[in-house]
Amino acid sequence: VDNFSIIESTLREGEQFANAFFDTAKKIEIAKALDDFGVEYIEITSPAASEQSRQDCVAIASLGLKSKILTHVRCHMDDARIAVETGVDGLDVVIGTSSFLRQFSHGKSMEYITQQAIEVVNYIKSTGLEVRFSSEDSFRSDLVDLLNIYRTVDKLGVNRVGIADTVGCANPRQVYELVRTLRGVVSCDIECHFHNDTGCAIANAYAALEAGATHIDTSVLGIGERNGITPLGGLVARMYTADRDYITGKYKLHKLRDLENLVADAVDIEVPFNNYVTGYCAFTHKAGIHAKAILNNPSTYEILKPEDFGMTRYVSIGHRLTGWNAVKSRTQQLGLELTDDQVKQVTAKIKQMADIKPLGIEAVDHLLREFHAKHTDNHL
Ligand code: HCA
Ligand code: CU
Repeated sequence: VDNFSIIESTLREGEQFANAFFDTAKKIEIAKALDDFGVEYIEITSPAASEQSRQDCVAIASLGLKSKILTHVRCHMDDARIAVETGVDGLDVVIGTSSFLRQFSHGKSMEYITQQAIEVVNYIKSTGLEVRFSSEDSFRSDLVDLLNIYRTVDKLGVNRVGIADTVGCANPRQVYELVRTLRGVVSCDIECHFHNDTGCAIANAYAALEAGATHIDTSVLGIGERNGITPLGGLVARMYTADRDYITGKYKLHKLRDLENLVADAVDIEVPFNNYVTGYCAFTHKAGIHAKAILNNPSTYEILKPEDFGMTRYVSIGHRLTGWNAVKSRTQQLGLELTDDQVKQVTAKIKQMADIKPLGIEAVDHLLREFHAKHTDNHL
Protein backbone atom coordinates (compact mmCIF):
# COMPACT_ATOMS: atom_id res chain seq x y z
CA VAL A 1 0.00 0.00 0.00
CA ASP A 2 2.95 2.34 0.45
CA ASN A 3 3.81 2.76 -3.19
CA PHE A 4 1.15 4.21 -5.42
CA SER A 5 0.51 7.13 -7.75
CA ILE A 6 -2.42 9.47 -8.09
CA ILE A 7 -3.96 10.10 -11.49
CA GLU A 8 -5.74 13.36 -10.81
CA SER A 9 -8.75 13.69 -13.06
CA THR A 10 -10.35 16.98 -12.00
CA LEU A 11 -9.66 18.26 -15.52
CA ARG A 12 -11.26 15.19 -17.14
CA GLU A 13 -13.75 13.32 -14.90
CA GLY A 14 -14.25 16.62 -13.04
CA GLU A 15 -15.31 18.31 -16.26
CA GLN A 16 -18.19 15.82 -16.34
CA PHE A 17 -19.53 17.28 -13.06
CA ALA A 18 -22.90 19.00 -13.58
CA ASN A 19 -21.62 22.50 -12.74
CA ALA A 20 -18.21 22.30 -14.35
CA PHE A 21 -17.05 24.63 -17.08
CA PHE A 22 -13.35 25.48 -17.03
CA ASP A 23 -11.99 28.10 -19.41
CA THR A 24 -8.36 27.83 -20.52
CA ALA A 25 -7.01 30.10 -17.80
CA LYS A 26 -8.86 28.17 -15.09
CA LYS A 27 -7.65 24.81 -16.42
CA ILE A 28 -4.08 26.09 -16.33
CA GLU A 29 -4.51 27.45 -12.81
CA ILE A 30 -5.91 24.11 -11.61
CA ALA A 31 -3.20 22.12 -13.41
CA LYS A 32 -0.49 24.24 -11.77
CA ALA A 33 -2.09 23.85 -8.34
CA LEU A 34 -2.32 20.06 -8.77
CA ASP A 35 1.29 19.95 -9.88
CA ASP A 36 2.32 22.01 -6.89
CA PHE A 37 0.38 19.71 -4.55
CA GLY A 38 2.45 16.89 -6.01
CA VAL A 39 0.12 14.53 -7.86
CA GLU A 40 2.05 12.22 -10.15
CA TYR A 41 -0.35 12.50 -13.11
CA ILE A 42 -2.90 15.02 -14.36
CA GLU A 43 -5.55 13.62 -16.69
CA ILE A 44 -7.29 16.02 -19.04
CA THR A 45 -10.30 15.90 -21.32
CA SER A 46 -9.99 14.28 -24.72
CA PRO A 47 -8.76 16.60 -27.49
CA ALA A 48 -11.38 14.91 -29.65
CA ALA A 49 -14.17 16.36 -27.48
CA SER A 50 -14.05 19.84 -29.05
CA GLU A 51 -11.64 22.22 -30.73
CA GLN A 52 -11.17 24.22 -27.51
CA SER A 53 -10.54 21.01 -25.58
CA ARG A 54 -7.79 20.18 -28.06
CA GLN A 55 -6.17 23.58 -27.73
CA ASP A 56 -6.35 23.40 -23.92
CA CYS A 57 -4.77 19.97 -24.01
CA VAL A 58 -1.85 21.36 -26.03
CA ALA A 59 -1.56 24.35 -23.68
CA ILE A 60 -1.41 22.21 -20.53
CA ALA A 61 0.97 19.69 -22.08
CA SER A 62 3.38 22.54 -22.90
CA LEU A 63 3.49 24.02 -19.36
CA GLY A 64 6.45 21.85 -18.41
CA LEU A 65 4.88 20.64 -15.16
CA LYS A 66 6.47 17.97 -12.99
CA SER A 67 3.25 15.93 -13.06
CA LYS A 68 2.91 13.80 -16.17
CA ILE A 69 0.07 14.88 -18.43
CA LEU A 70 -2.36 12.29 -19.73
CA THR A 71 -5.36 12.68 -21.92
CA HIS A 72 -8.31 10.35 -21.85
CA VAL A 73 -9.69 9.02 -25.14
CA ARG A 74 -12.03 6.41 -26.49
CA CYS A 75 -10.28 3.29 -27.74
CA HIS A 76 -10.49 4.48 -31.32
CA MET A 77 -7.84 5.30 -33.92
CA ASP A 78 -9.39 8.68 -34.79
CA ASP A 79 -9.12 9.87 -31.18
CA ALA A 80 -5.69 8.33 -30.64
CA ARG A 81 -4.29 10.10 -33.71
CA ILE A 82 -5.50 13.49 -32.49
CA ALA A 83 -4.27 12.86 -28.96
CA VAL A 84 -0.69 11.85 -29.81
CA GLU A 85 -0.24 15.21 -31.57
CA THR A 86 -1.01 17.28 -28.46
CA GLY A 87 2.30 16.85 -26.66
CA VAL A 88 0.92 14.87 -23.72
CA ASP A 89 3.04 12.23 -21.95
CA GLY A 90 0.50 9.49 -22.32
CA LEU A 91 -2.97 8.34 -23.31
CA ASP A 92 -5.57 6.69 -21.12
CA VAL A 93 -7.77 4.73 -23.51
CA VAL A 94 -11.09 3.29 -22.46
CA ILE A 95 -13.83 1.12 -23.91
CA GLY A 96 -16.99 -0.31 -22.43
CA THR A 97 -16.93 -4.06 -21.89
CA SER A 98 -20.07 -4.78 -19.86
CA SER A 99 -23.07 -6.25 -21.60
CA PHE A 100 -24.98 -3.06 -20.77
CA LEU A 101 -22.50 -0.93 -22.64
CA ARG A 102 -22.08 -3.42 -25.43
CA GLN A 103 -25.85 -3.57 -25.96
CA PHE A 104 -27.03 -0.06 -25.17
CA SER A 105 -24.02 2.14 -25.81
CA HIS A 106 -21.54 1.24 -28.55
CA GLY A 107 -23.04 -2.10 -29.65
CA LYS A 108 -19.70 -3.84 -30.31
CA SER A 109 -18.76 -7.50 -29.73
CA MET A 110 -15.79 -8.57 -27.57
CA GLU A 111 -13.95 -9.73 -30.72
CA TYR A 112 -14.34 -6.32 -32.28
CA ILE A 113 -13.30 -4.57 -29.04
CA THR A 114 -10.21 -6.74 -28.78
CA GLN A 115 -9.14 -6.03 -32.37
CA GLN A 116 -9.67 -2.34 -31.81
CA ALA A 117 -7.67 -2.42 -28.57
CA ILE A 118 -4.76 -4.18 -30.29
CA GLU A 119 -4.67 -1.64 -33.11
CA VAL A 120 -4.91 1.41 -30.85
CA VAL A 121 -2.42 0.16 -28.25
CA ASN A 122 0.13 -0.79 -30.94
CA TYR A 123 -0.25 2.60 -32.53
CA ILE A 124 0.24 4.55 -29.29
CA LYS A 125 3.20 2.37 -28.33
CA SER A 126 4.78 3.11 -31.72
CA THR A 127 4.78 6.83 -30.86
CA GLY A 128 6.68 6.14 -27.63
CA LEU A 129 3.96 7.60 -25.39
CA GLU A 130 2.69 5.98 -22.22
CA VAL A 131 -0.53 4.00 -22.68
CA ARG A 132 -3.17 2.68 -20.36
CA PHE A 133 -6.02 0.45 -21.47
CA SER A 134 -9.16 0.42 -19.35
CA SER A 135 -12.52 -1.26 -19.50
CA GLU A 136 -15.51 0.84 -18.56
CA ASP A 137 -18.05 -0.78 -16.19
CA SER A 138 -15.55 -3.50 -15.26
CA PHE A 139 -17.59 -4.85 -12.37
CA ARG A 140 -20.54 -5.70 -14.59
CA SER A 141 -18.36 -7.21 -17.29
CA ASP A 142 -17.79 -10.90 -17.83
CA LEU A 143 -14.68 -11.88 -15.85
CA VAL A 144 -13.32 -14.15 -18.58
CA ASP A 145 -13.78 -11.44 -21.23
CA LEU A 146 -12.08 -8.93 -18.98
CA LEU A 147 -9.07 -11.04 -18.13
CA ASN A 148 -8.62 -12.03 -21.77
CA ILE A 149 -8.50 -8.49 -23.02
CA TYR A 150 -6.19 -7.34 -20.21
CA ARG A 151 -3.86 -10.26 -20.90
CA THR A 152 -3.81 -9.35 -24.58
CA VAL A 153 -2.90 -5.70 -24.04
CA ASP A 154 -0.39 -6.60 -21.32
CA LYS A 155 1.45 -8.76 -23.86
CA LEU A 156 1.50 -5.76 -26.23
CA GLY A 157 3.35 -3.82 -23.55
CA VAL A 158 0.80 -1.35 -22.14
CA ASN A 159 2.06 0.60 -19.13
CA ARG A 160 -1.16 0.05 -17.20
CA VAL A 161 -4.49 -1.64 -17.38
CA GLY A 162 -7.44 0.05 -15.72
CA ILE A 163 -10.45 -1.14 -13.82
CA ALA A 164 -13.38 1.26 -13.67
CA ASP A 165 -16.42 1.09 -11.42
CA THR A 166 -18.31 3.36 -13.76
CA VAL A 167 -21.64 3.04 -11.97
CA GLY A 168 -20.40 2.89 -8.36
CA CYS A 169 -21.78 -0.58 -7.74
CA ALA A 170 -18.67 -2.29 -6.36
CA ASN A 171 -17.88 -2.93 -2.70
CA PRO A 172 -14.40 -3.23 -1.16
CA ARG A 173 -14.44 -7.03 -1.04
CA GLN A 174 -15.35 -7.31 -4.73
CA VAL A 175 -12.66 -4.79 -5.57
CA TYR A 176 -10.07 -6.71 -3.60
CA GLU A 177 -10.95 -9.94 -5.36
CA LEU A 178 -10.96 -8.53 -8.88
CA VAL A 179 -7.69 -6.64 -8.45
CA ARG A 180 -6.08 -9.65 -6.77
CA THR A 181 -7.12 -11.88 -9.67
CA LEU A 182 -5.91 -9.36 -12.23
CA ARG A 183 -2.62 -8.99 -10.37
CA GLY A 184 -2.01 -12.66 -11.09
CA VAL A 185 -2.77 -12.26 -14.80
CA VAL A 186 -0.89 -9.15 -15.95
CA SER A 187 2.59 -7.88 -15.19
CA CYS A 188 1.92 -4.20 -15.97
CA ASP A 189 0.67 -1.62 -13.47
CA ILE A 190 -2.99 -1.55 -12.43
CA GLU A 191 -5.02 1.65 -12.28
CA CYS A 192 -8.43 1.90 -10.61
CA HIS A 193 -11.29 4.35 -10.97
CA PHE A 194 -14.21 4.35 -8.55
CA HIS A 195 -17.50 6.21 -8.69
CA ASN A 196 -19.09 7.13 -5.39
CA ASP A 197 -22.80 6.46 -5.92
CA THR A 198 -22.99 4.25 -2.84
CA GLY A 199 -20.26 5.90 -0.78
CA CYS A 200 -17.52 3.30 -1.35
CA ALA A 201 -15.12 5.27 -3.56
CA ILE A 202 -12.40 5.81 -0.96
CA ALA A 203 -12.75 2.38 0.66
CA ASN A 204 -12.66 0.76 -2.77
CA ALA A 205 -9.49 2.65 -3.67
CA TYR A 206 -7.89 1.46 -0.47
CA ALA A 207 -8.96 -2.15 -1.07
CA ALA A 208 -7.56 -1.93 -4.61
CA LEU A 209 -4.18 -0.77 -3.32
CA GLU A 210 -4.14 -3.55 -0.73
CA ALA A 211 -4.77 -6.04 -3.53
CA GLY A 212 -1.89 -4.75 -5.64
CA ALA A 213 -3.20 -1.80 -7.65
CA THR A 214 -0.60 0.90 -8.33
CA HIS A 215 -2.57 3.94 -9.54
CA ILE A 216 -5.77 5.55 -8.25
CA ASP A 217 -7.92 8.10 -10.08
CA THR A 218 -9.13 11.05 -8.02
CA SER A 219 -10.67 14.47 -8.47
CA VAL A 220 -10.63 17.46 -6.17
CA LEU A 221 -13.65 17.21 -3.85
CA GLY A 222 -14.59 14.10 -5.81
CA ILE A 223 -16.32 16.03 -8.59
CA GLY A 224 -17.33 14.04 -11.65
CA GLU A 225 -20.21 12.41 -13.47
CA ARG A 226 -23.29 12.16 -11.16
CA ASN A 227 -22.00 12.41 -7.55
CA GLY A 228 -18.42 11.85 -8.64
CA ILE A 229 -15.41 9.67 -7.81
CA THR A 230 -12.76 9.12 -5.11
CA PRO A 231 -11.92 12.58 -3.72
CA LEU A 232 -8.26 13.57 -3.63
CA GLY A 233 -8.44 14.86 -0.04
CA GLY A 234 -10.25 11.78 1.24
CA LEU A 235 -7.83 9.40 -0.44
CA VAL A 236 -4.86 11.28 0.94
CA ALA A 237 -6.39 11.19 4.44
CA ARG A 238 -6.98 7.44 4.17
CA MET A 239 -3.44 6.77 2.95
CA TYR A 240 -1.97 9.07 5.60
CA THR A 241 -3.41 6.84 8.30
CA ALA A 242 -1.67 3.89 6.63
CA ASP A 243 1.72 5.59 6.19
CA ARG A 244 2.05 9.15 7.42
CA ASP A 245 5.68 9.68 6.39
CA TYR A 246 5.12 8.41 2.87
CA ILE A 247 2.16 10.72 2.30
CA THR A 248 3.58 13.82 3.99
CA GLY A 249 6.81 13.30 2.05
CA LYS A 250 5.09 12.99 -1.31
CA TYR A 251 2.34 15.61 -1.26
CA LYS A 252 2.16 19.20 -0.02
CA LEU A 253 -0.77 18.51 2.27
CA HIS A 254 -0.94 22.07 3.57
CA LYS A 255 -1.97 23.14 0.04
CA LEU A 256 -5.03 20.90 0.03
CA ARG A 257 -7.41 23.52 1.35
CA ASP A 258 -6.42 26.16 -1.22
CA LEU A 259 -6.66 23.58 -4.00
CA GLU A 260 -10.16 22.60 -2.89
CA ASN A 261 -11.26 26.21 -2.56
CA LEU A 262 -9.94 26.94 -6.04
CA VAL A 263 -11.97 24.09 -7.54
CA ALA A 264 -15.06 24.76 -5.39
CA ASP A 265 -15.08 28.39 -6.59
CA ALA A 266 -14.55 27.33 -10.19
CA VAL A 267 -17.60 25.06 -10.14
CA ASP A 268 -19.64 27.23 -7.82
CA ILE A 269 -20.10 24.89 -4.86
CA GLU A 270 -19.31 25.05 -1.14
CA VAL A 271 -16.83 22.68 0.46
CA PRO A 272 -19.13 20.26 2.34
CA PHE A 273 -19.33 20.72 6.14
CA ASN A 274 -18.23 17.12 6.66
CA ASN A 275 -15.46 17.12 4.08
CA TYR A 276 -12.35 15.06 4.87
CA VAL A 277 -9.65 17.24 6.48
CA THR A 278 -10.99 20.62 5.34
CA GLY A 279 -14.66 20.52 6.32
CA TYR A 280 -15.25 23.43 8.70
CA CYS A 281 -15.70 21.13 11.69
CA ALA A 282 -13.15 18.44 10.76
CA PHE A 283 -10.96 19.38 13.75
CA THR A 284 -13.58 20.79 16.11
CA HIS A 285 -13.94 18.99 19.42
CA LYS A 286 -17.04 19.60 21.42
CA ALA A 287 -17.97 17.22 24.25
CA GLY A 288 -16.28 18.10 27.54
CA ILE A 289 -14.89 14.59 27.93
CA HIS A 290 -13.31 14.74 24.46
CA ALA A 291 -12.01 18.24 25.02
CA LYS A 292 -10.26 17.27 28.25
CA ALA A 293 -8.49 14.32 26.63
CA ILE A 294 -7.61 16.30 23.49
CA LEU A 295 -5.96 18.96 25.65
CA ASN A 296 -3.86 16.27 27.34
CA ASN A 297 -2.99 14.45 24.13
CA PRO A 298 -4.62 15.28 20.77
CA SER A 299 -4.15 11.73 19.46
CA THR A 300 -6.79 10.55 21.93
CA TYR A 301 -9.51 11.73 19.54
CA GLU A 302 -7.60 12.68 16.35
CA ILE A 303 -6.30 10.27 13.73
CA LEU A 304 -5.11 13.10 11.46
CA LYS A 305 -2.80 15.80 12.82
CA PRO A 306 -4.35 19.09 11.72
CA GLU A 307 -0.95 20.80 11.54
CA ASP A 308 0.21 18.29 8.90
CA PHE A 309 -2.56 19.66 6.67
CA GLY A 310 -2.08 23.32 7.58
CA MET A 311 -5.27 23.18 9.63
CA THR A 312 -5.93 24.09 13.27
CA ARG A 313 -7.77 22.32 16.02
CA TYR A 314 -10.68 24.04 17.69
CA VAL A 315 -12.16 23.17 21.05
CA SER A 316 -15.72 24.39 21.26
CA ILE A 317 -16.74 25.43 24.79
CA GLY A 318 -19.87 27.62 24.59
CA HIS A 319 -22.42 24.83 24.89
CA ARG A 320 -24.04 22.67 27.56
CA LEU A 321 -21.80 19.66 26.90
CA THR A 322 -18.75 21.69 27.89
CA GLY A 323 -16.39 20.81 30.76
CA TRP A 324 -14.23 22.80 33.13
CA ASN A 325 -10.91 21.52 31.74
CA ALA A 326 -11.70 22.98 28.34
CA VAL A 327 -12.87 26.23 29.89
CA LYS A 328 -9.70 26.41 31.96
CA SER A 329 -7.60 26.01 28.84
CA ARG A 330 -9.44 28.94 27.27
CA THR A 331 -8.90 31.17 30.31
CA GLN A 332 -5.19 30.37 30.09
CA GLN A 333 -5.14 31.25 26.38
CA LEU A 334 -6.74 34.57 27.29
CA GLY A 335 -4.18 35.13 30.10
CA LEU A 336 -6.86 35.17 32.81
CA GLU A 337 -5.73 33.72 36.12
CA LEU A 338 -8.46 31.79 37.94
CA THR A 339 -8.41 29.05 40.54
CA ASP A 340 -9.90 25.67 39.62
CA ASP A 341 -12.88 26.43 41.84
CA GLN A 342 -13.46 29.68 40.01
CA VAL A 343 -13.19 27.92 36.63
CA LYS A 344 -15.79 25.41 37.81
CA GLN A 345 -18.08 28.25 38.84
CA VAL A 346 -17.83 30.01 35.51
CA THR A 347 -18.29 26.68 33.69
CA ALA A 348 -21.56 26.19 35.58
CA LYS A 349 -22.59 29.66 34.44
CA ILE A 350 -21.79 28.80 30.79
CA LYS A 351 -23.82 25.58 31.01
CA GLN A 352 -26.73 27.45 32.54
CA MET A 353 -26.76 30.03 29.77
CA ALA A 354 -26.10 27.46 27.03
CA ASP A 355 -29.10 25.43 28.13
CA ILE A 356 -31.13 28.23 26.60
CA LYS A 357 -28.92 28.94 23.59
CA PRO A 358 -25.31 28.02 22.65
CA LEU A 359 -22.78 30.84 22.99
CA GLY A 360 -20.33 31.92 20.31
CA ILE A 361 -16.66 32.14 21.16
CA GLU A 362 -16.87 35.95 21.55
CA ALA A 363 -19.70 35.63 24.05
CA VAL A 364 -17.79 33.02 26.05
CA ASP A 365 -14.64 35.14 26.07
CA HIS A 366 -16.66 38.14 27.22
CA LEU A 367 -18.18 36.12 30.04
CA LEU A 368 -14.76 34.82 31.13
CA ARG A 369 -13.25 38.32 31.15
CA GLU A 370 -16.16 39.73 33.10
CA PHE A 371 -15.97 36.91 35.62
CA HIS A 372 -12.23 37.41 35.95
CA ALA A 373 -12.57 41.18 36.41
CA LYS A 374 -15.19 40.75 39.10
CA HIS A 375 -13.04 38.34 41.03
CA THR A 376 -9.93 40.45 40.68
CA ASP A 377 -11.92 43.48 42.01
CA ASN A 378 -13.06 41.44 45.02
CA HIS A 379 -9.49 40.71 45.88
CA LEU A 380 -8.44 44.38 45.82
C1 HCA B 1 -17.06 7.65 -17.97
C2 HCA B 1 -15.79 6.91 -18.23
C3 HCA B 1 -14.99 6.64 -17.01
C4 HCA B 1 -13.67 6.09 -17.49
C5 HCA B 1 -12.78 5.57 -16.45
C6 HCA B 1 -11.47 5.09 -16.96
C7 HCA B 1 -15.73 5.61 -16.14
O1 HCA B 1 -16.99 8.87 -17.83
O2 HCA B 1 -18.09 7.03 -17.94
O3 HCA B 1 -10.97 5.59 -17.96
O4 HCA B 1 -10.88 4.20 -16.34
O5 HCA B 1 -16.14 5.95 -15.04
O6 HCA B 1 -15.88 4.49 -16.60
O7 HCA B 1 -14.81 7.80 -16.25
CU1 CU C 1 -15.64 7.88 -14.36
